[in-house]
Amino acid sequence: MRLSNAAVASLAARAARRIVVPTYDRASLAPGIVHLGLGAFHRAHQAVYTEHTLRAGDHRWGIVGVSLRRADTSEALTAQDHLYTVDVRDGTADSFQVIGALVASLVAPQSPAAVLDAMTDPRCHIVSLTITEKGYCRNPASGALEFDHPDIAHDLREATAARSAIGFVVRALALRRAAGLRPFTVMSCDNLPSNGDTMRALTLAFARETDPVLADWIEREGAFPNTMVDRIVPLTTDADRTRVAKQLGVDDAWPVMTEPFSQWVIEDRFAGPRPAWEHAGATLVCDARPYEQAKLRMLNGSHSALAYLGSLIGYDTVDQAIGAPALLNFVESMLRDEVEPTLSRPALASYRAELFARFRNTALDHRLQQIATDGSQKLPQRWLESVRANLKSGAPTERLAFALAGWIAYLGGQDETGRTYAIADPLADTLTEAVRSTLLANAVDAVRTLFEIESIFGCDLRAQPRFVAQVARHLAAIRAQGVVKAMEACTASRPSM
Ligand code: CS2
Repeated sequence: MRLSNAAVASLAARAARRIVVPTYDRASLAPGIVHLGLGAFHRAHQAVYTEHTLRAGDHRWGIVGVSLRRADTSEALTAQDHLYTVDVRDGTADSFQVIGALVASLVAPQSPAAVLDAMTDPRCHIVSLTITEKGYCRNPASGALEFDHPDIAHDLREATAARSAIGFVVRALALRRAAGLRPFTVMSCDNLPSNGDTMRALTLAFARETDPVLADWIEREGAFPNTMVDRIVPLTTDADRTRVAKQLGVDDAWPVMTEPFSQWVIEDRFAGPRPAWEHAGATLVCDARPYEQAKLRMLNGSHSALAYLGSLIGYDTVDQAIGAPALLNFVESMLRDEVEPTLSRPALASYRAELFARFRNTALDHRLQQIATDGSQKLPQRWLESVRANLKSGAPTERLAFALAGWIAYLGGQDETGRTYAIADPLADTLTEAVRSTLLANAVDAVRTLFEIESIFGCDLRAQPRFVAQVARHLAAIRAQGVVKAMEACTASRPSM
């Protein structure tokens, strides 16, 4: 039997298995939120907070999930009344919750008009996004909208159709304005620096190009709160599906796996009503940026270091990588000496300890290759902002330089055990070509060639000869001695500028 509204009734009887199911009338939910990017992260994070508000009786916040590319998740969920299971794993036991917050799903390339209809429904007050870094079609180094990105160029050309998230948002806001409606709040939930401010700037840049009066209206009336989102959500595998089916007694084609930890910090600046997410554990603040910056540079920054260095050594998962003393010591010193001094969030040492405890969760099977994707889009905010802050203040950059050298080595496409892997990155061709062309070159030339890629490194870092030399020295050490030896030497060295 497949998960469905009807099946939930029988699951509810399985109290002994302690499976939490929706207890409210799903038919009464209004589509108050349109969410772009129906991936596992949204379904294990924002949807869970929203489920809490629905259970508490506020039925304005059903979610219409939109896939901007693929149809597979939407098809799987449509066949089970948009119900799915969140499987929370703490390493000793699982707990299960069936989420009812998703009321419909759409596949944007198949039905763009239906997406715009959902966004212009007067009952929709929030359009949220988890479209990953590359979904913003921005230059990762400068943050500017890439007008020549194929999706943006298309959306600027075709006034009525949209492919990009920005295109959909601007088009829907134009339709709302024409209909005399208030704008919805645009709430980015991606791992970008000042994600709300970023989304606002991109939206305005696009709108100015098409309709300056609309841009003025969005500037005046719109709201783009910054948010910090945090929950580790590995990709769902068939083994996960089997495990959930066994527990539930029904098949769920797309459950999501996650850890017990969950955090959401949201700036309380909305253009209209919002769910009382604070009652579900979210923190509403005036300024989310200190949290966001600490999370990006510490959690995501160490994730990326573990992903590239761990993959090179031959590890597959985060818990394996953090379990290796050389990697743990390296990442710890990178955070303590070179990242935390750039941050203003309180209690950083305990935050760091908590991160490492989360990384040790053996039940998540969180693949390093999942984190290693899209480095060109991730590293500017995860590592390079810390590098720039330290170069400016005269603080050390040795470990961050080592991590960067690890990424360059990783781009070679082969680990130290001889296994090969693909480089998944929108700039994969440019990156692999740059690395291939420098394989025989000395390390300084190799680093210089990479640093020429302005959309990642801007034009300032290549003009920092000491930093270039540091990265090159570590790359040469990795090539000559292997990652572990080179890393141990780096960790043991006195941090220098
Ligand atoms: C990870 C994040 O895949 C990645 O790049 O670093 O998805 C990370 O698991 C989340 O941001 C945790 O909140």
